Amino acid sequence: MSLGANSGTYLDQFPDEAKLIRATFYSSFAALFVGALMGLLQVLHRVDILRLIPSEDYYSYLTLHAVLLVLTFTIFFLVGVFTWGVTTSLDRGLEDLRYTWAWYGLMAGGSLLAGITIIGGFFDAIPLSAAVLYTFYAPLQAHPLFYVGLALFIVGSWFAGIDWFRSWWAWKRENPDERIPLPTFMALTTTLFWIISSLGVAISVVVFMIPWSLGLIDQVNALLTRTLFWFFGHAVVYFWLMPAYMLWYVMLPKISGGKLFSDPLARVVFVLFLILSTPTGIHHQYLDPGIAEGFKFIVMVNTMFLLLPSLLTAFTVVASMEHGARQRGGTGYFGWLRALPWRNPVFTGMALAGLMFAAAGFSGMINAGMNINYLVHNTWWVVGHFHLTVGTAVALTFMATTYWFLPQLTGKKIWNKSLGLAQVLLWFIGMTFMSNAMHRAGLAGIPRRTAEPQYSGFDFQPAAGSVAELNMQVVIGGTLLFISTLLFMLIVVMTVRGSKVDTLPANGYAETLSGPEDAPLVLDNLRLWAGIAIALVVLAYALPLASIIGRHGLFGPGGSPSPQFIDTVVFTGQAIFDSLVGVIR
Ligand code: HAS
Ligand code: CU
Repeated sequence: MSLGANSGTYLDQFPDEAKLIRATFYSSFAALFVGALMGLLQVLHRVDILRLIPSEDYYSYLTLHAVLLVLTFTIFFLVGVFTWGVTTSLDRGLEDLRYTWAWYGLMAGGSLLAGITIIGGFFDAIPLSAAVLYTFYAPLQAHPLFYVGLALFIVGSWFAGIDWFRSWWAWKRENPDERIPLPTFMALTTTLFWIISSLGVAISVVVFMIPWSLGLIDQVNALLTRTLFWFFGHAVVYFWLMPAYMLWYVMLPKISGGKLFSDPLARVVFVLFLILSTPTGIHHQYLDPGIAEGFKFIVMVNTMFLLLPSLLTAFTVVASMEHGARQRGGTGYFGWLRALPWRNPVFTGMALAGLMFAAAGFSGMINAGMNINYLVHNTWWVVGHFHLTVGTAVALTFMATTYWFLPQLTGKKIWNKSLGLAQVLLWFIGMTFMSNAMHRAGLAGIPRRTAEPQYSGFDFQPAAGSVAELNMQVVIGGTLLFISTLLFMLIVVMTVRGSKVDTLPANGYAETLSGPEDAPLVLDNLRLWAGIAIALVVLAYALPLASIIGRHGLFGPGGSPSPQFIDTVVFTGQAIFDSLVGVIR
């Protein structure tokens, strides 16, 4: 099923929607550029090579870097990608473009508001500041406008999700017996867990952070705001990842010259993400003393289950690439790899993003182990981990597929494809240096989130090399990444400035070897999966939240410094132990 094929580019098919997606992409790229610039300033500062910013402002720069990259860049891009996926696969335009532009307006207004508030922190004369990092929980406090901006942005993204649902509902009325087309299925399942999980952060912002920053309440329960943040904070990583996965499933096989190995398996993967993304958030809080170990253990088990859909993805996507390579004449156990279109930046960027994600999966597994997490938590290791995941698996996939999307959206040819290839390779090389060194530095105990990590008087002993060597790798990597971003921006600008051509490939996506007819019907039952997702969230969160609120109240004073034990878990454990002892005797 290669819908939309032979009917021209996306621009020919859906000129109004193309305009909207261009707007979301350009907003995304603007954020990428400023965010990347902040990244360069930070690496240079942290390793003490060039200090253009005072250390007191480091958190403001770090907040700008992170908010612009992980929220603005990614989410603006992905709402565009999902809009493309839904309209292309349903073969119909959006229901009401005024509504569509309204959610774009909310998102754009919200991110501008949040961005301006953060930038206000650089200037003494401006009474705005938000040096609270992108994990904006208490006790750090920002100006109220920061939270208002974020709330608008998130509500805008919910409305975008509802827009895709509206398209699907309208399509379903006309096609009652058809299976949900795969890209639409992916957009809808992602929307569901996004709305469920971001309710946590919405409550935190509206009920606690805004009243607190306005001075309406004196204090908040810091642990409660942290827990509500991480309720959303793990699921958000899959909000970034799912559009990249969608592109690996529906575009990579096509670009490789083949078909998607299995549509049913892809549906299973997205259902697993829908039900498991949220009840895992506490794995970011293994070291929070105010949450009982038993709850953390349950969350660790959920997290380990959550590896499954990514392992399935690795299998399906690589199998599809192999199918493509063999269609192109590739042979042998590994020889087929040579037959892949390595000169095409769209392919190479996505394949390298996938390769790096395999490494990211390993560091994720290490993070997820409760006991090993104690070693790496709050060190540079974690920063290495997420520059491989969101910073490469997601960002590099988005940049690489821009070289496919931009012609579809503008009717213009990519200005310089060879430079595009250099750009994605440079990202891969830069990230190899930077993220590998960050992981190693973290193991040596070097902390994250500090402008002054020199700690003179201490002797760090990394397994190999020295701290100076690690720092140098980070700077080399960070600089290459910045150059890669500049090249990307250059290619985008030059392409957009070019003139239209009529030799572009038609819009469409990969056909499947095993199609939706092989998938059990129950997979398309979104109500059922949403219900299970909510039930699992209640199971994972009801007791921890009750315990946090029960001990310290809704409004503080916050977590206790001593480890907590949960009576029910202790009692249940004791009961099981006693009965086992009874059986043995
Ligand atoms: Fe994570 C911390 C656990 C995935 C992002 N993570 C973070 C933070 C961020 C982040 C931003 O359990 C820091 C938050 C903060 O500021 O404090 N993470 C995991 C686990 C996974 C995982 C188990 N993370 C992600 C993704 C992210 C992301 C995806 C963004 C997009 N992470 C953690 C934990 C922490 C954490 C703890 C807390 C650490 C702490 O102490 O603070 C898993 O989902 C990973 C599963 C992945 C795999 C890999 C499968 C491989 C594939 C590649 C296929 C290959 C292809 C190419 C296509 C099992 C799919 C082939 C190419 C050829 C040429 C053949
Ligand atoms: Cu997580």
